[in-house]
Amino acid sequence: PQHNDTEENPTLKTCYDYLKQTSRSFAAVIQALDGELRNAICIFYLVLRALDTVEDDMTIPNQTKIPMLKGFYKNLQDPEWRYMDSKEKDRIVLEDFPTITKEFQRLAPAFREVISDICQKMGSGMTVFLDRHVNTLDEWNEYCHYVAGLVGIGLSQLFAASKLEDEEVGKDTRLANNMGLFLQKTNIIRDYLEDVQQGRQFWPKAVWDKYAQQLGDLALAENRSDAVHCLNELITNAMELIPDCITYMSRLHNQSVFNFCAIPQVMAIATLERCYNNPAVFTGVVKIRKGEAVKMMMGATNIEKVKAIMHHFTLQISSRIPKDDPNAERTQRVCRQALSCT
Ligand code: PS7
Ligand code: MN
Ligand code: MN
Ligand code: MN
Ligand code: MN
Ligand code: MN
Repeated sequence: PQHNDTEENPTLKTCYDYLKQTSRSFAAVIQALDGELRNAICIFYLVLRALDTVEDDMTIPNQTKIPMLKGFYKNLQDPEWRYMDSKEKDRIVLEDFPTITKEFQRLAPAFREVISDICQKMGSGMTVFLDRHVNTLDEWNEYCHYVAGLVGIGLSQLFAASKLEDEEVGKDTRLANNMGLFLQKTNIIRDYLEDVQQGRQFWPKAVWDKYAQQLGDLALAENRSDAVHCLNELITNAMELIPDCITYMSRLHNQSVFNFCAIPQVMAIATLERCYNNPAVFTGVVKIRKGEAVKMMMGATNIEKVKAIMHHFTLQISSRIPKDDPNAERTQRVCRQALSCT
């Protein structure tokens, strides 16, 4: 028997149920992937969701968390391993980890090696910023590399291993890393309030230090103008990645891989456009409108359409740069660069 199909394999069916329960944006595009990539990337997602659930769980003391993160990749070789003490919303993937490892063990060896290697590197990387904050922009890039750049690198290696994409896609780790950085920086920028309220600080001090005494002070009404200038500076930094993301996506041939990569990227630029110069980032969660999101997901089907979407949102931002913004010229320059490659 094949056991590669959810009809005849209840364990795999459960994995897809967990994917749908735990991912807002990735479930549909992962389920649409061709051939062997579908299960490999579903399992990759669940393994990393489990690892991130450990990272995010503020009820686990660092002294327990550090060895858990560093040794997490070894759990893939232990059919019994599970963790029952998480308080996080996605804890089901830790509580039923044996279902995930069972399907992991059915993947081709080349896929298993990529997933295990990325899991090891990410787990170690996550410990670096557990007991200290992100200071410089280099450190911001370093943290984002651990939690998202490595995902981009691993995914690209899986695309190449599946033969659905050229070897070059798997080898150019700089571009793959930057695909992940664009998503993660957008996530960190948008999640300012939620993260600060939970005692997490992912905005780089070298930037916010110019605008406030404490990162949390950016949420105070009296600091609204400085806060928005700080926000705009970080958005400008994230937008520098757009040319590399366009180059990466230009290299893709497979339609299902293209959609999987492009949809999160267009959601990210739409999110940055929504957040730019928007004080609501400091009072609540800024979300893109449902209708807008659906339109983009249908639209991002080839590189020309993705360029047009990126162009549209970049033009919106460039038209809203305030005259008194301390980084107005930099933002204008970064927009001009992004517009010229879209
Ligand atoms: C394997 C599809 C497509 C070349 C679970 C997809 C944290 C933004 O920071 O929990 O905890 O708030 O909101 C996804 C590049 C990663 C980067 C990553 C794995 C794109 C765990 C997604 C998703 C590379 C580590 C949002 C990075 O989670 O974040 C698969 C190419 C997981 C991708 C973390 C963040 C995802 C994220 P946070 P969230
Ligand atoms: Mn998370
Ligand atoms: Mn996290
Ligand atoms: Mn976040
Ligand atoms: Mn989140
Ligand atoms: Mn154009």
